[in-house]
Amino acid sequence: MRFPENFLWGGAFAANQTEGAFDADGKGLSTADIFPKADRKTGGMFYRTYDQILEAVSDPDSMKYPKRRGIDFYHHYREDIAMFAEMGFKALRFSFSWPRIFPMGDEETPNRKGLDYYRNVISELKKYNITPIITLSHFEMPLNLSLKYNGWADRRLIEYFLRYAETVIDEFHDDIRYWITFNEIDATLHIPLMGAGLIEEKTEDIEKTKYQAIHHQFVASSLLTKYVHEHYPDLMIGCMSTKNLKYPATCRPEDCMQWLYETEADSACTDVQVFGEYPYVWKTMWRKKGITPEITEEDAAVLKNNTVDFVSFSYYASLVTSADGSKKEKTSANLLVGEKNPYLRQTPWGWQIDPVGLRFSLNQMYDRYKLPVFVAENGLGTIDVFENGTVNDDYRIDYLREHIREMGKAVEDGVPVFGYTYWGCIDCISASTSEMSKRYGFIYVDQNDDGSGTLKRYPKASFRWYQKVIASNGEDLD
Ligand code: BGP
Repeated sequence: MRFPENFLWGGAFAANQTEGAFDADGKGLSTADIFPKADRKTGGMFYRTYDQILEAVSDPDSMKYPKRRGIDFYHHYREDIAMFAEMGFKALRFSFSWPRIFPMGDEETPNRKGLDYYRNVISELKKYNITPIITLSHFEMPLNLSLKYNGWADRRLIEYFLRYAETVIDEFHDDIRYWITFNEIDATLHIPLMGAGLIEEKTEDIEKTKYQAIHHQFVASSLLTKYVHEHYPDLMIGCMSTKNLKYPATCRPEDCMQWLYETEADSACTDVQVFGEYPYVWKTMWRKKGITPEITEEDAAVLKNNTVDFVSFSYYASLVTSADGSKKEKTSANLLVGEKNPYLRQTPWGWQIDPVGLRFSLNQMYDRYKLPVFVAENGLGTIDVFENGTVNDDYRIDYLREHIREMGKAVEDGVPVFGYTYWGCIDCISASTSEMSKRYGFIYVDQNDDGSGTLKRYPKASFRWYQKVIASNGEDLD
């Protein structure tokens, strides 16, 4: 299999899971800064009560809220980027922290020190010719927008997001070509606080409100696409969702019908940003549930006339579905819970490892959208044992080898994949549990779940392996 000559091999992480420095240089509190650590037994922690949020706001303890310290990328970025360059990264997908630029979210002028920080990071990447791929909102927003407006429930968030996004694109358009608006925009439907700043206790009908919130996000994404296409036509702006790949439990028609329905529903977020309109499965579901989002004629025109230039997705695992799955044994895959697949192994967090699923997903995405496709996240989060100054993560090499091999088959199938940014290229704070011990990285970070540790960085065995993969443009997977 031959990957395109300019294939963007690299890594990915998020500001809220790595930067730390939660209150440095004028940054405002983010919705990520209020989550204490959970663990794989309790599962992901995505919900906070209003009182728990206020308690976090009044608590300066960064050790209790792991995303406030991340892995201190804020002060380690030169060292970390040098290690990415040593691996040969062509691209780095990361996010800007919205509250680092607009601390309260609704102020008129940006925080200059926040812009200066990202100017320094971009300059460091340019030194090594690493292409930045920026996500504008990755599971965080100024906490003030959540407390004061209930996040994206309020249409004014469109204006505030555009002010932030246009500010950073005006500032960095010469150095950043690839932009993604929202990380896993579908998260608003599954984890509305992390995805859209919705405080469920302050929300009259969360089911209806989350569809109104995601509609506001779609409109904001389309208006930004319009702005970019009109002002900076050589930039590429894309959308990103979780690829919730499922298989029908059996060939029984009822199971396959359930699979088809769920697959159509899970494609809706990318459908809206590529086709510029809501799919019939959502309209039918809204009608049956009495959900009537306020969609003005102007909104509909904005969505229709400003669609994305590329599609991207996160892929970690797959699930099974069936017509009567209620009694089936369940497991999780990123943000979803579904039925177990007897043919697949699981990580300690129950995510089912399915390399063929990446080929399946890439074909599905290109078959449906006929746009360039980018794998924004794929990775193995598991327990690593640090000894003798490294981690012998052969299991991570195996995971990568199998997934890259299947991605290569998708290239041979004719899918125009243009990049792969391995998630968690450096150990960071888990999105769902705020643990450090769920490690993804090619680089081990000496920090424990409780925040203790030296923060020193150490290459794992996978560091050298991935270096070889990139040097051979995906040919040498041994
Ligand atoms: C995705 C997020 C990432 C990342 C990944 C792994 O949903 O886009 O932020 O964290 O999941 O999830 P976790 O960190 O919970 O293992």
